[in-house]
Amino acid sequence: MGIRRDYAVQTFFRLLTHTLDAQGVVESLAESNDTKKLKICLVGDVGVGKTSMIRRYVLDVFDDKYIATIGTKVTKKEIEAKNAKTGETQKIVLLIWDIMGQPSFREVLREAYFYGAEGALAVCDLTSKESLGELRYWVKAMTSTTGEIPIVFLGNKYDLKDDVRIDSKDLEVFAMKHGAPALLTSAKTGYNVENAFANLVDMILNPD
Ligand SMILES: Nc1nc2c(ncn2[C@@H]2O[C@H](COP(=O)(O)OP(=O)(O)OP(=O)(O)O)[C@@H](O)[C@H]2O)c(=O)[nH]1
Ligand SMILES: [Mg+2]
Repeated sequence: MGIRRDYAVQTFFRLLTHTLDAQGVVESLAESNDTKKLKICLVGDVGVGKTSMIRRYVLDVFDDKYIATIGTKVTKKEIEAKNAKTGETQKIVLLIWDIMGQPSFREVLREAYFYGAEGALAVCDLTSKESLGELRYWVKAMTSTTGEIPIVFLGNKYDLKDDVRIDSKDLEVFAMKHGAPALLTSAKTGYNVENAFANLVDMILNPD
């Protein structure tokens, strides 16, 4: 009991620190007019590869070891993106929010984690059929805080071809129900990782 309470307290303080940290990042950038800030979130079950996707995208590294995310973590990446209307290239600071995949924490962390998010990558593990169904609840938890926002659905671990249990058609149909695109990705090989983030940013900046 004591240990569980310590864990909950620890998680709470980590969340608070990361939230304040993210706000610090936002404030320190407030002066520059030509830089747009975008908060995006990764959602999906334990072990689907959310942290690995971010590490591949931001640092271009991958590790086979699994270290579960505790609470949340915010990573910053500066990119350039094109505004489809003006044709101009714009500087963007992406604030990428990672969250632990434990469903029991989905409700506890929901408000703080999703607040202000402008888009999301909803990640499932192609080798686990349940991880696709669970995305329904992740998306619901998120949109109850954010309202409708752009989402890109990702079927990750595409490199594990022999173990794939989710048909890419099923993933597409699932995504289509949310009016969203789907991509097969691999944080391990880097396949479609850049595309996943680029598509999401494009959907946020250039809504149709
Ligand atoms: N083969 C393969 N393994 C992957 C891939 N992405 C992640 N993994 C592995 O899957 C495990 C879980 O990855 P994480 O990125 O920690 O998963 P997560 O979604 O952040 O998990 P939580 O933080 O617990 O919610 C790790 O052992 C990773 O090395 C992938 O594309 N291919
Ligand atoms: Mg993680």
